[in-house]
Amino acid sequence: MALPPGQRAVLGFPRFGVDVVHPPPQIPDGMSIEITGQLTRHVSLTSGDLESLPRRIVVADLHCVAGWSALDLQWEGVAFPDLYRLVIEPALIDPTKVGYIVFVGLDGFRSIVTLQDALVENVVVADRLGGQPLTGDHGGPVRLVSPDQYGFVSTKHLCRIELLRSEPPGFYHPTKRVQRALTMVRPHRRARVAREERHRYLPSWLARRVYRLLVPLPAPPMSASPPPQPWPSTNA
Ligand SMILES: Nc1nc2c(c(=O)[nH]1)N[C@H]1C(S)=C(S)[C@@H](COP(=O)(O)O)O[C@H]1N2
Ligand SMILES: [Mo]
Repeated sequence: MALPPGQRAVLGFPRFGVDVVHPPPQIPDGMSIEITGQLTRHVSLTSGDLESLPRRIVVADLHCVAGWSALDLQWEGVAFPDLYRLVIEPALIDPTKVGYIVFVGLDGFRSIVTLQDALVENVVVADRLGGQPLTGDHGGPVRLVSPDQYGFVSTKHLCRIELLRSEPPGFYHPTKRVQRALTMVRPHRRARVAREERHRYLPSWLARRVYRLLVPLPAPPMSASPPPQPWPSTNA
C-alpha cells in the first residue's frame, strides 16, 4: 500500500510526542477515564468496563504530522462509535447538540476532534498493541487511535473525554514552547491524512519542509528500494 502524501515509513514504532525527553506520566492506581460535558450524570469508565464492552481489533499505520509513518500496528480495544452509542449517548442532555470531543491525556496533552471524525468505524479506545497491554511509551493504560487522522489526534494516557457543543479555544500541548508555535499554525480541524490536512494556517507543502528541518526522524527510514543484490558469482 502506498503511503499517504508527504510521509516516510520508519522501521518499528518509535515513541513520539514533543515531550519525549521526559518519561511517560505515572499512572494513578485504579485509574478511570472521566466523561464530562453535556451530560445528565457523571460517567466514568474503568479498564474493566472497557474489557466488558464489544472488543475490536484494528490494524493500521500511524502517521505523525511531522512526516513519519509506523506501519501495520495492531490495536485492540473498544471502537469509539460503540463506546459512544452504548455508554456516552444514553447520558447526554441532548445528543443533537454535540459537535466536538476533546480527548485529554494524563500529561495534559489534548486533541480536539469533530463528532463526525470520532465516529468513524476504525477509531478505537485501545488498551492493547500487538496483543500486549499498552506500555507507557505508547500511551498506557488506554489511548485513542484514529488511523485516518494525523497522530496528534490519537491522545495517549487517556484520562478524560469531554463532550462539547462547539469547538473549544485551542489548547493542545502542555509544553509552552510547542503551544506557542501551535497557536500560530493550529493543527487542522479535521487532520485527515489522505487529504494532507496538517495545519490550519500553513499550506501542507510548507509544513512538510518546516518539519523536515526541525524534527529529526525518530527512527531509521525504511529503504524505498530493496538492498542492492551482489553480482552473480558466475560472472566473476
Ligand atoms: N498524551 C499524549 N498523547 C499524544 C502525544 C503526546 O505527546 N502526549 N503525542 C501525539 C503525537 S504528535 C503522535 S505522532 C502520537 C505518537 O504515538 P506514539 O508515541 O505511540 O508513537 O501520539 C500522540 N498522542
Ligand atoms: Mo505527531
